[in-house]
Amino acid sequence: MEKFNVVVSGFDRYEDVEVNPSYEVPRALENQGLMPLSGDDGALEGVDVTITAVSLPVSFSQAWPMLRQVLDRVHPNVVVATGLKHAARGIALERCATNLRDASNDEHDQSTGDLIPVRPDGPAAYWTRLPLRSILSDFSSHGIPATLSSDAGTYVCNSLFYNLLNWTSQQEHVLSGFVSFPLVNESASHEYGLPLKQQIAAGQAVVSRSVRYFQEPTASDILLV
Ligand code: PCA
Repeated sequence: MEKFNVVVSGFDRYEDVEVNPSYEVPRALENQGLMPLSGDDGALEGVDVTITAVSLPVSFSQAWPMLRQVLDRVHPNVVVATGLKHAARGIALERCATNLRDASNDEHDQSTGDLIPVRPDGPAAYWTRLPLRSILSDFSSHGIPATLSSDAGTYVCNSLFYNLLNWTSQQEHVLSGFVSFPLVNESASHEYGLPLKQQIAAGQAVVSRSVRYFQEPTASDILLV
């Protein structure tokens, strides 16, 4: 059986959010594994996927070094970093990380509006390495509301995403990317946010589709623009 190592990161606590999906979903994935979604005709077969969940502090100086330590230990094939986006109505699949971060430091949560590079020597942006088209089609067949996003912001999420893709660009064969979750909303209206169960199903779909793409890369699975 082919073995896959997957790391799914999130943030342990973000502002005053009571149920943080980016903390809960990685944990659920580590505990439950990849339960196929109902009616999933494309369940992964013949693969043994181990998921390692990582909770990071919302800190420019600590988040990436902590994730990097786990990557060096686990040697993953796929890395999915996640965060919470208050304004997202559904799951936001992030297309690209930009080389821009807010100039405020960790102790200074008051933004001045000034921007500096994440890595002064790095390119302007990196594209995600996750198969977004394939993930989106899985979402749509399972009724999971989602959007493509071209802006992961200038705060800790984008910096982590940028550093992750910079690291990925130096690896032999690793897929990685970033998924933003909306707030958890258990009401049926779905005007803002999604139930946690649906966000966990979305996380499982992201990992399944990425593992399948890792096994069998196809050009049509990558959606860049
Ligand atoms: N969202 C913040 C940081 C942590 C999180 O979950 C961001 O968008 O950068």
